[in-house]
Amino acid sequence: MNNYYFYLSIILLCLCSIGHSRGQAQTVQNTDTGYELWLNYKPVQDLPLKQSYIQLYSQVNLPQCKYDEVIAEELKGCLKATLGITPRFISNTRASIQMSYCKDKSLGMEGYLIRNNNNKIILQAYSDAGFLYGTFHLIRLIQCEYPLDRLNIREVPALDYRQLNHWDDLNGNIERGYAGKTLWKWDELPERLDERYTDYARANASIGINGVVLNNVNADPRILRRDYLKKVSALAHILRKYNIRIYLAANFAAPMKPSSTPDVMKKWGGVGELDTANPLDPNVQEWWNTKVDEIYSLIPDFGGFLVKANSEGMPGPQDYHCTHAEGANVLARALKPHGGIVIWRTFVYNPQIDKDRIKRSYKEFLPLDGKFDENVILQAKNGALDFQPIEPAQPLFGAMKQTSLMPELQITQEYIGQSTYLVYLAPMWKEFLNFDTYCKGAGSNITKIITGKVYPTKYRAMAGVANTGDSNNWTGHHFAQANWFAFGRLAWNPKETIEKITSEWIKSTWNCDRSAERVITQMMMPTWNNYARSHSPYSLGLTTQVSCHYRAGFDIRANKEWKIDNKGIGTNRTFNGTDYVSQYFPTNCTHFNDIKQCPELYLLCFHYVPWNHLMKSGDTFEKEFVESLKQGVQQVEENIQLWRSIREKIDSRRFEEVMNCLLKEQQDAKAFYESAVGFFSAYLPHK
Ligand code: BDP
Repeated sequence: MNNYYFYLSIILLCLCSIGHSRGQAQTVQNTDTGYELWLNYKPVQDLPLKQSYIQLYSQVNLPQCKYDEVIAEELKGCLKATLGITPRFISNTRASIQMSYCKDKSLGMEGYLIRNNNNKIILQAYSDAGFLYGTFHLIRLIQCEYPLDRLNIREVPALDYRQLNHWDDLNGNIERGYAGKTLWKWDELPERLDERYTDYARANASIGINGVVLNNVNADPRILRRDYLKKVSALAHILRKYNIRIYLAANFAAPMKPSSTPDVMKKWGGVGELDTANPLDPNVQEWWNTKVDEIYSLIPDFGGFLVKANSEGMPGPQDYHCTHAEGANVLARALKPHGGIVIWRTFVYNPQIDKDRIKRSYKEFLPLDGKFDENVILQAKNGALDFQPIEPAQPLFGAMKQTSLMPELQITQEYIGQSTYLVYLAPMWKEFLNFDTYCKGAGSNITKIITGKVYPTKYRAMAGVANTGDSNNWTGHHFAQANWFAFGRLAWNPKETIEKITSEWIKSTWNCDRSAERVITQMMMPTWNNYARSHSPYSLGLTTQVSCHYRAGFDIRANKEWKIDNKGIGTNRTFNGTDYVSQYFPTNCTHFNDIKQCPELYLLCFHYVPWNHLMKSGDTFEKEFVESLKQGVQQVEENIQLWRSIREKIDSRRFEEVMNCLLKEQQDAKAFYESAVGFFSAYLPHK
């Protein structure tokens, strides 16, 4: 070091210590940008614990397996940063971490065991991917500073298909994306591979995601063109190193030549040469067979197709008077010889099916139960309307007995404050997963259904619409990373407690002390409830403007999506209303139908509720409703205080960025509230 830098660093050190000794509020200065997500490896603070980790993690006996290179890389990176050591990889029984295969078939293709045996960590797996996931677990133990003396871990994923769905367009835009442009640099692929692809794969593998759909469900058919498939193949090459398979959203009219496609497709053009996409036409089947063979020649472990058909203008089998099953089966038959699957979405709302939009998907799909080929999974949004802040569960869950049904959750916050609001979605997803369908008596909740405990489900699966983009911190809002993390963890184990997931996210992302962790937890936990109560109270339904889904749009939605007048508010979906309640199994049906028994959370989805209706609290509905609307503003004001209170414990850049979001949220929440008050006061009996 030359003299100049030597003296400069002395001066800086002195300045810092003066600041400290005067007890001034300090912010932690470092270069954290959020890019590292929860793989934000930082030195372990607890010194005795650090010593015990050093002893146990210094030597690793890693068997040769599909993932040994990435495991070694990840361990080296993590251990250097957290413990300051470079582990030695040795293949004998003296190593302090022993990874080995075991014969326990029940661990399946991805499960693992971790034990501490006489001061050696034993990681066992039946199959290669178990080592990959087990390694990330070993890393998490350090990040969260868990003691290692009594380890006895057995992890087997409850769901086999744990997927992210990217709604990314080939032109770089992301439909309902709020974190920049797409991660996939189509112009540069396949020649240039952005380093983010690997980091994206690492992040996903660390939380157990094992499948990704690269492109938007409003699918541009050109993704199936050979030049694009080569790009996809380059991505697949990176992702498979982390046990992640690629799927593509396919356009049902892809076999057609551009001049024959419906108008809605003109913006894209086509890839095929046929005049039709009719599923009953043998040429169409042949087209898909050939296309799928081509895909597998480039991507041997290709997962399959995701299809949005006959929904919001997208082409589908109904264009040829065929059913969804007839359409899905054509693609399924092409994929079958290669082991691929079709994921067919149930998000349809054709007005001819029923006057009430919320009933349409069930009415279209239930009669098709049993008609789908065995390699078709239906993908249903958690609620029957459309990713609202709160909705009762889609009644197809439990009703479909012979067809595998996978939930589609939305990680990107389309209707839930986008990347401005801090809304932690894990509590909402838990509410859904715990929803009791009563399909086989009490206790038949959604978790049991999707994990195959109620009907023998062939595919146990869950998808989340991704919230990632090319912004520095991947998700726009630093706290939105928690939703990506929580989704992965719940897809691995829907029974995992929110407390554990949240605490592990905070520790591994923010590297803060226990008191700051408590404050961050306090900030996150009530956010979903408060957002729902203030933005779509009591499951009112659509309340935002028609295109942005963000700003208040009560006036546009009123008396179209739900009823309101001087006597009350809500939609009567009881027996004497639209009869949506009858799509639920008897116990729920009876409860939802009766205004006194209906869970208050869902009240306005099922009932037109008089303003003077008495709630369980003893207050009138009007009073509670008005209180509810205030929750959004109150929430953000509290969060601003809480965040300020931990300023010294958070690195400066991320602190400021979160604060800026909170301040913007405060402004927007106020505007939303004022708009709500302006609108509702015309109807409320007590102004
Ligand atoms: C709606 C979105 C729209 C999606 C559609 C879907 O507003 O952008 O294309 O869902 O899920 O919520 O297909």
